[in-house]
Amino acid sequence: LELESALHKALERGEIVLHYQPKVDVRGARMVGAEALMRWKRDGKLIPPGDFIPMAEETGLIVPLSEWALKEAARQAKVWQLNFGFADSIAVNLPSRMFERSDLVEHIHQCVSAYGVPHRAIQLEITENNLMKDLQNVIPSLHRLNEVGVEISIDDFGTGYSSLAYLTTLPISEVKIDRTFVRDLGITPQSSAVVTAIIALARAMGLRVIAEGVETMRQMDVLHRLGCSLMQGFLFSKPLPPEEVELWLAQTV
Ligand code: G
Ligand code: G
Ligand code: MN
Ligand code: NA
Repeated sequence: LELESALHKALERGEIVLHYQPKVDVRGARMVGAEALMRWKRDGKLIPPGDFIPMAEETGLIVPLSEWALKEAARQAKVWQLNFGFADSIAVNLPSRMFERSDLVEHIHQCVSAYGVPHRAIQLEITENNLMKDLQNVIPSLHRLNEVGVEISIDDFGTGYSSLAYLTTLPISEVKIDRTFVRDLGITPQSSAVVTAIIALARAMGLRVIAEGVETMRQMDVLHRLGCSLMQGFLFSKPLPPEEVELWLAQTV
């Protein structure tokens, strides 16, 4: 309970910040967007999301936190648009309880309108497990988001039990290959079989595919050879505070 009220105050005091991990197109080593990841600046230390997001999900604080993250991402997209010509999107991770909200589209509309960026400046990530767990409640939001131009990415793809036939009926734009498969690329034949299948599936469905957790040149080479050129991971960059992302933007936009 103490942690809960501390987190509530942290949000009001501006102690929650977003860091950004570049998404890279290895054809040209160009940044093509970024994933926003929350951090809590508490007593001079940066608390990682793993230490407070689960509690926020249990208590419901994840809702105001996510609403704040959407607004902050829109603000950041505007700043980068003005200063660097940034025209890509910032991805925000959302739990299924956010996708269930009937006012999600309206909230996103308010965020992008407040800063004068297009809806496509915000991309949403939902994990495959959260999506499938709560599919019937989430689908209406997916359609409304798609209609206004907010792209949906399926995070941790390959770890759940999606009905592939069903996936093709959903208005999603991207799948992110889970890092467990990327980790074992070049080590176990199973991992490259899974990655090959995901890439083929994505291509057949007209979806973009991006690999997360890319840490080595070897993983990068295998992915590229298998037909995946969008990547995210420590090989390129860890999640960075905004001023460090600007070093990327200054170089590559
Ligand atoms: O940044 P880090 O690697 O520590 O993130 C750990 C986990 O926390 C990731 O699974 C990520 O999806 C989750 N996470 C980070 N930021 C957010 C956020 O803003 N909202 C939600 N729901 N999850 C987040
Ligand atoms: O899928 P999710 O949204 O949880 O991914 C974000 C998390 O992944 C963050 O905690 C981030 O720090 C972590 N991450 C990003 N790149 C890498 C990487 O190359 N290797 C590992 N192990 N973790 C990574
Ligand atoms: Mn993610
Ligand atoms: Na992920």
